[in-house]
Amino acid sequence: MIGILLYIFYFFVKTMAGNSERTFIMIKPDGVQRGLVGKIIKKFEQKGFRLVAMKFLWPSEELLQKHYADLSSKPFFPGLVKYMSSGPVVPMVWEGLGVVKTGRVLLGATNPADSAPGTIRGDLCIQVGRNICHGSDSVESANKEINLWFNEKELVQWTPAAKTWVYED
Ligand code: DAT
Ligand code: MG
Repeated sequence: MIGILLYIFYFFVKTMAGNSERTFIMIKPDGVQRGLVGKIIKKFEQKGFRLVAMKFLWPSEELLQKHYADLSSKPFFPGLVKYMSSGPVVPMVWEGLGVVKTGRVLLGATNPADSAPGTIRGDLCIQVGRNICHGSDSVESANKEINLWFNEKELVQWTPAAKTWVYED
C-alpha cells in the first residue's frame, strides 16, 4: 500500500516538476524590426509550450552586459551589446516539459549557416551577429536570465485549456 502511494507521489512530483521547466526566450532587435515577432511566438505556441511572461522594451547596455556576462571576454562582445541594445526586444518566459533543450532545437544553431531548415534561425536569418532570437542553454542559466529580466509578479500562473491534449496526464 505504502509502495503504491510512494509510486503515485513520485510519479506526480516527477510529472509536475518536468512540465514546469522554464526557459528564457528573447526576440532580438532584428527580429522585432523585421516583423518576425508573431512568427517566433507562434513556433513556441504551436509546439504546446505555455507562455508565462512577456514584455516589450528597449534594453540598456548595462542590462545586456549582465545578460551576456559569460561572453564578456569574447572579441565580439562589444558588437553584441551594441546590436542587442539597438532597438526594442521581446523577452519571454516559456514553460513545459524539456523546454530549455527543445527551445534551443526550435531556435536552431547559434550560427544560422549551421541551423537546420525548419528551425527559426534556419528559416529566417543568415548571419550569427543577426540571429534574431535568444534561448537559454541550461535550466541554471534560464533561472538566472528569468530573474534578470522579470520579477516574480510578472510570471503568470495559469492552466491552458488544452493542457490534457498536450500532456499524457
Ligand atoms: P546562443 O545565442 O546560441 O546561446 P552564444 O551564447 O554562444 O549563442 O552567443 C550569444 C550570442 O552572441 C549569439 O546568439 C550571437 C553572438 N555570437 C556568438 N558567437 C559569435 C561570433 N563568433 N561572432 C559574432 N557574434 C557571435
Ligand atoms: Mg547563449
